[in-house]
Amino acid sequence: MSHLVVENRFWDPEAERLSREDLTQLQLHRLRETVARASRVPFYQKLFEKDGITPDSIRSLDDIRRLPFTTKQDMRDNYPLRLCAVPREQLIRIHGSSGTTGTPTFVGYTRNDLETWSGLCARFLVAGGLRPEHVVQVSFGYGLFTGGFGLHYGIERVGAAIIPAASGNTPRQIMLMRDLQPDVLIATPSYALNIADVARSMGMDPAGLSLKYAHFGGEMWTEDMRTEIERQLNLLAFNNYGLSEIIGPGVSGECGVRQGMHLQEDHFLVECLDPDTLEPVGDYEYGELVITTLTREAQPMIRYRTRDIAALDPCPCPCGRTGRRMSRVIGRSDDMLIIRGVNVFPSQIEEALLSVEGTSPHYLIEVDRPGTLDEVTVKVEVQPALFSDKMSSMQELRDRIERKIHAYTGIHVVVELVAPKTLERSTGKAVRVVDKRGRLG
Ligand code: DLL
Repeated sequence: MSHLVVENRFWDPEAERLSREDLTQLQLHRLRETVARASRVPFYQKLFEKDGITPDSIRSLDDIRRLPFTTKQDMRDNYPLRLCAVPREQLIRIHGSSGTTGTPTFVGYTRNDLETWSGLCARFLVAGGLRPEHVVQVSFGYGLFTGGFGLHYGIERVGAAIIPAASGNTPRQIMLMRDLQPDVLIATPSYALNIADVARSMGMDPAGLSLKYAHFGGEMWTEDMRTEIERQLNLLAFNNYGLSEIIGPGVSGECGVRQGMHLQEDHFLVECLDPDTLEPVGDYEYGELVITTLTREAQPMIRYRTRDIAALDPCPCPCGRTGRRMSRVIGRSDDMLIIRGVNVFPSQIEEALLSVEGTSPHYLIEVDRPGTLDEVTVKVEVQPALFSDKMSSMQELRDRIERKIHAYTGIHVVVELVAPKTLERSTGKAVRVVDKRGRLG
């Protein structure tokens, strides 16, 4: 754990500390505005007409439950920008999902949307220690992905100096760090580990770099992964969450307390539902996050089914922010592996293997069904010092990991220990699962 702490400061103290009562009033007012804006989108117009939904018919926040859901498929059906509620000339930016799983989806922004977005990013960055005097290296892709530009404008708002390194060319990232001495790193958590690895291979100690803070998001990671990154890079790491369909980064982020990410509830109405029944789950229970935008102009979203599984914590936070906190995302309902009938999230496997000494946070889960039964192989890189060791101790390590994974998940997997640096490294979102079931050949 790093010795650094964060002084509790606010970017927008009034908005971030709204009383529940004022927040509810504001959310209700903004929800009506959102319904009015969405009524201009033919897709929503049709659904609203069918159910008699008008802005005035929204009497309380509970009426959210009368509104229809929006799914990724609805976005695909309305490709490329038919969910936009404003004329084309009012759009000033278009971002999109990478489209690695099917048709890409696009999201439009008006000038006000971009203003809102940078303000929301500024909030979580300041909550996590960003100050105007800092130098920040942004190692997110700048492109259709919302990570690079979203954070960039947030940092600019705060007034810190940006090194827009973008992702990739890792030796150059390290050269920039050595020469420009950034205080803050912005990246995916898996890329941060990659940077640490490459620094070591260049003969540098990653813990000796100038970094003090990091803001990580864009992919699932665990608490053990945080400890590992903080140890390797000697910094304090903060989690932030968002998705392009809603706005990008800025939906929620951690404060100095680092026990959950404060949702920016004046801009988003967040429900946590059982993904099967679509009924609300209780506080602190895991469910699917379903998000309605409250201020988006270009592309208002009504009850977007994120597929992200997390829990909500309404308990007041010592930092004074009143936005409820969301837990880490433990997985996506569509990433959940069903292995011989048992539900397993990749994050459970990550937790299990990182709790065993001698493993590294580089792993790949392969699922196959060679006959009639599912088989899971977890490839894990071993720490360099251990890899050269005796065969018997490797076997012992492998057995220990297999037992730990069984204890955490209830399934038996085959662990394959591989040499350091043999698994592919990502510069953006890491690929953790390869599911070969149902593939031909
Ligand atoms: O990843 C937006 C983002 C960029 C957030 C940079 C934070 C930092 P998409 O590419 O649309 O947008 O992917 C969104 O990534 O539904 C989650 O499954 C996952 N995700 C994002 N942040 C986190 C996080 C951006 N902190 C999808 N923890 C979301 C776990 C995350 N998963």
